[in-house]
Amino acid sequence: MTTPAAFQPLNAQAIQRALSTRTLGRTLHVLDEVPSTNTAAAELARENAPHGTVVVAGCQTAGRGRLGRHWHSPSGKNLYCSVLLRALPAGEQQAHWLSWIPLLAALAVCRAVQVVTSLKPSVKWPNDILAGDRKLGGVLCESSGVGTTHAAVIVGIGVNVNIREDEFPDELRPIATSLLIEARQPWDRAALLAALLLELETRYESLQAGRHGDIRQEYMLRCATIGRRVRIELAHGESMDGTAESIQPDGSLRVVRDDGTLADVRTGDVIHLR
Ligand code: BT5
Repeated sequence: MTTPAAFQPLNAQAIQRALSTRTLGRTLHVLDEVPSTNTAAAELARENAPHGTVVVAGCQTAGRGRLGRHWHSPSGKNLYCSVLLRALPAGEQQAHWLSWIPLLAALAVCRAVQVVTSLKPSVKWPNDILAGDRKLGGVLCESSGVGTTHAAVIVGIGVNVNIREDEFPDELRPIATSLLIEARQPWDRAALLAALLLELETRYESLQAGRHGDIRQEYMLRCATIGRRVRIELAHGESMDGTAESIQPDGSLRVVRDDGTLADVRTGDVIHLR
């Protein structure tokens, strides 16, 4: 009897068979275990790996979130991958792209999940992927050579695919979810990765073609933060309450503070208030 695809270890042949991209994933490194796929991709980037190089691992021993937070990355269950994006413009436009890449990566994850599973995840600004109020995945973008013509971005993506509720550590159980939990069936990670790379490539090409407006519009439609009461946790333990109004052309979140003044938030953690 053959093992269903959902339970097979990730392997390069299965991913390559499913892949329909032009460039993303055409250079592919499939590893059983790494500290972090972002770190592995950064090393490859330093060795001049080409645009679109992908690192995917069965397990991470030091998976990272933003601000040095930990990303729970048990073996054989979920998707942990990093994509190296090059071909960024120089000059002023570069900063604009760097703000949008994390947002368009979150959109690509949502769309790929929808195509593969028919679930319809949303985004919590800037780049948390949610099913209902629970976190299904996250994006960690790390850039190098910023301001030069060699700028590169590593887009690290984690999606909880086949992890069961009882396999999450206690502190994550109330706030995290997976495709298995939401759809009550396991999913083939190779097919999900291939769909994700296609959706990411399409949106990166939109950015390259100057179609920022399309990405912004898609983001506003997917974003569960818009219209919500929010608390923004800023640096140094400060916070600000208000209502999230829109996404600005630079990707920042416009918040109407409780005193009626406006704030455009570029970095910070958002809490959706009830
Ligand atoms: C993120 O950070 O959401 C970005 C996560 C990116 C992970 C990928 S995996 C492949 C690549 N290689 C890496 O090393 N990283 C990337 P942040 O917004 O800071 O969220 C981190 C918080 O999410 C933690 O503090 C926990 O509360 C929660 N968390 C940790 N692991 C989780 C999981 N597996 N599912 C849901 N929530 C989790």
